[in-house]
Amino acid sequence: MGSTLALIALGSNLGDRSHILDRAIAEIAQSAEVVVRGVSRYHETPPVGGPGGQGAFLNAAAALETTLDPFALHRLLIEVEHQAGRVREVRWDARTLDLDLILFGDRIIETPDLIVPHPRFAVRRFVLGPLAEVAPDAIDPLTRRSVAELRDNLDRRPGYVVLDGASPAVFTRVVETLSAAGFAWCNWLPEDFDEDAGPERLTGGDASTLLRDAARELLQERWSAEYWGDRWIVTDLWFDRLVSLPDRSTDLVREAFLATMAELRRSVIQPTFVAATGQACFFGTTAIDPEEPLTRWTERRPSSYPIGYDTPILRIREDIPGSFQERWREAWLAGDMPRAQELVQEREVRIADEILAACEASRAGFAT
Ligand code: PH2
Ligand code: MG
Ligand code: MG
Repeated sequence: MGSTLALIALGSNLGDRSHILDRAIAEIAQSAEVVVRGVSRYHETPPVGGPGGQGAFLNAAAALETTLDPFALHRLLIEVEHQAGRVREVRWDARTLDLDLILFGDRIIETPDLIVPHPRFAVRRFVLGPLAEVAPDAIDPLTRRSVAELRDNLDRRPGYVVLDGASPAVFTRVVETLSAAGFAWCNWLPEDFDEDAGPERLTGGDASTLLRDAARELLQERWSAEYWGDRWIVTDLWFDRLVSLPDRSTDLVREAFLATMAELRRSVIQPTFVAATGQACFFGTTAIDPEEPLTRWTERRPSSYPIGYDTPILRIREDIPGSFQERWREAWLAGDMPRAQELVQEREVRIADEILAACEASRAGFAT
């Protein structure tokens, strides 16, 4: 039977952390179906997200060669977490041992119990730093970038996060908390755009004006690392997303559009990551629906548009633990609209906090 390269991340911030990590690796190596190919150094990193007052983490990564299938390997990891006394109650709470399956060959898996590639690994410095020590050339099948490239992506400055589908409240909260350079782009479509028009609804003139307007906002000279340093740029504007605009135009318009795009793309900045919230959109349409399974989305990846799919996408699902939806339903059934309104706000805070945690995680462990 063939074996697969599987990459895992390890974390501990309770108890004798380095001893716990040593033990975990020894336990995994005990399995007859797993060979441990490499283990990174142990990095001390500040805790990101979750309840306050947690101690610092010790984070590491390991490269495994295994004949197990990904689900059996995942069960083994959970078993080893249990042996280390891991209890799961609050999301992102302090833990003796966290073992995450990051990549399993080039497999893309989305089941209720297991998502591979790990849904947040591409925005986490404390995962990509150690991972790049053991498998810098391993390829993420979603972005098709290597682990080392994804790590370097997080180290680029200024950081730039795209909010796709976020409400104005989420946008404001993220910009204010980060003291970011925030701007909303209102030019998604020409003013006289007619949704019901036929296939020629977007003319060549509209298209290239749109691209040039967008490119002007995102010019590299305008967003130099020297000037902006560690500050974040937060906006709904993502140059690559414009690639889907002429979807229903004539071939001629689309061809000219893609040629202009390829040329202008060289002069614009690219996002560190895109946060897709799948809510009713701010000023446009969402390219990726967070409710859609990962696998279907990658099948849908348009091969004629190779642009935009190398960007890490943080898909923020509606059912963020804490069971917002259950409580929404209760409030709705009770006819309690003021409470429902509060829940909308609570949900927006949750979405913003998820985005803010990702921004923080993209830098945590930077110095180690
Ligand atoms: N894991 C989390 C949440 N926050 N922060 C650090 N520094 N290291 C982690 O491994 C970590 C975290 C969820 O698993
Ligand atoms: Mg984890
Ligand atoms: Mg975990």
